[in-house]
Amino acid sequence: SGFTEEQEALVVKSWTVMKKNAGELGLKFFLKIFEIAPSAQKLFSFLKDSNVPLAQNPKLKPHAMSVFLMTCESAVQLRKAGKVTVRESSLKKLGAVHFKYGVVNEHFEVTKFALLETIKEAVPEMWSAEMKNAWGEAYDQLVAAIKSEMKPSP
Ligand code: HEM
Ligand code: ISQ
Repeated sequence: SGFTEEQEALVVKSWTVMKKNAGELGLKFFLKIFEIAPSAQKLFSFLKDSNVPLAQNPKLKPHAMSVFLMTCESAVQLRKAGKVTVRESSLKKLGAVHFKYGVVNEHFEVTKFALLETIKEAVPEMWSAEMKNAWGEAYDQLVAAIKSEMKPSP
């Protein structure tokens, strides 16, 4: 195993292009998740308690982008260190937040699928099986790190 320089480059290169279009990308990502798992919408406090349409919710874009950005960072760390190292305090917080809001395995799977589909549609000219594997692996390792901290906060 081991995450290669080439895999890291595939993730970083596609993210560099995609982030220029972050607003549209973030909305598409959310819509894909809710298309497959409508009930997931209820998990997000800023959507549940909001009267504005999804597309106009100001929290949507930054939230969706954090998933892309963290997955991209995870790819860089996997290549450098062979493992995902999120700062310990933030990893504990991430684990606790996802536990508290009731995120389960299926949500992580649906989100992985939606992430890969969103990338495929955003950069079709770059898309390949290798790129899919690289993003998928970076996401899986990040999720494993989050899951290891999914317990009630003390
Ligand atoms: C919150 C990242 C997967 C649902 C958050 C936050 C971050 C984040 C950075 C904000 C935490 C804070 O408040 O400090 C990620 C990453 C994921 C992931 C990197 C996977 C690699 C998921 C999945 C779901 C989910 C699969 C469910 C579909 C939520 C919810 C919140 C949250 C409900 C709280 C939102 C609120 O404040 O109402 N996530 N997340 N996350 N995430 Fe995720
Ligand atoms: C998971 N956690 C936080 C925000 C998100 C936005 C879009 C899709 C998944 C997410």
